Amino acid sequence: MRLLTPPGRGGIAVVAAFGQTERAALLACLRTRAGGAVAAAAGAPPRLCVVAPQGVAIDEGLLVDRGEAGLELHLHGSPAIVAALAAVGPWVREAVDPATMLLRQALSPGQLELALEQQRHDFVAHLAALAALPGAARTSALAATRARTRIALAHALPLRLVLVGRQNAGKSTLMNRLLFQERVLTGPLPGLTRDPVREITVLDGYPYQLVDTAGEGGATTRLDQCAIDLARRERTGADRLLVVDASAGPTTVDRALVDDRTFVLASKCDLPVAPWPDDLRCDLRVSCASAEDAPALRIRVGQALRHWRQLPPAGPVGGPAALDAVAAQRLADLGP
Ligand SMILES: Nc1nc2c(ncn2[C@@H]2O[C@H](COP(=O)(O)OP(=O)(O)OP(=O)(O)O)[C@@H](O)[C@H]2O)c(=O)[nH]1
Ligand SMILES: [Mg+2]
Repeated sequence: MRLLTPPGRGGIAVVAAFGQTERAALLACLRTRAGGAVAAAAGAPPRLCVVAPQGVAIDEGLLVDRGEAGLELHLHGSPAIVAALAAVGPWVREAVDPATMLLRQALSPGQLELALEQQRHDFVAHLAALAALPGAARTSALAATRARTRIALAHALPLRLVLVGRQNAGKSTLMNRLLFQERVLTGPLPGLTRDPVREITVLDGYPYQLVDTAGEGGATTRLDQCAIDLARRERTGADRLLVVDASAGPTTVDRALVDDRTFVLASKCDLPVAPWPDDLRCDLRVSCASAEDAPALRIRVGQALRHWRQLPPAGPVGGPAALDAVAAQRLADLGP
């Protein structure tokens, strides 16, 4: 039997059985809701059944008989359910290493190139070789692996970047321009955005999860206050992109939103701009007025964010690197 979905957490898991013995083993784990045996028939519509390995009902699933292509059971994705099913028979788990996962899900050429590069390396073997190195050689090889890993993880895991700022500063307009679509409502009415809106995109080769949030400002209704509270929760501990309306200039509210993980962007620079104080950093000045300028805007924002994060141009990293949190932890476990 084979697990067709990637191992780990997920909404659903799909298990497939091939050959008569395996199909019989899988069917033996299933019951109808009335408690009877489940029969499979190639090409029949999906059938709801109770998943009861060793007689104990643990889930409900859909049985899909694809004939020679396998007898599939679509389950809820809890690893505990998959493990309970796996305990009943011989399993061949499809080994999906992080590089292959990245290759399958690559959103940009940079991610693709990195995935192809990392497929040539065996990171676990690299860690074993590192651990066996003597003192100084080990220290420098570890440092190099960590430096590559920082970049590789920036490719593989989107950075959550919360758009913050005052009401009407232009956060939602910027979000739409970066996504190339009218994803969120915009307009001169202050307090327009209420729920946080999250979208993944790639900027200058690196993935980001952009989160548009309600702006800081007056709250005349309880709903406004709820929206502002939601935004505050969203940005707590997060990397931030502060949007400042350059035509009004930064205020104490803007300053209070800046911390050492905040990228500061001055928007509305097509309008006459207010003086910008010397003691407040400005990482980028843009105009989001025209949707036609969105391609150039995306490039400028992406490059500025990459420099702010001190990342090299997206692509291969020049040697073995961790591509997920588990591998990164193994690297950390090797010590300083
Ligand atoms: N001239 C000019 N207008 C802009 C620019 N960016 C946004 N605007 C306008 O500013 C107004 C507010 O924009 P939004 O993007 O809705 O502002 P917001 O920060 O999301 O506001 P809230 O959701 O209330 O927090 C809209 O009328 C936009 O068209 C810009 O770069 N130049
Ligand atoms: Mg908005």
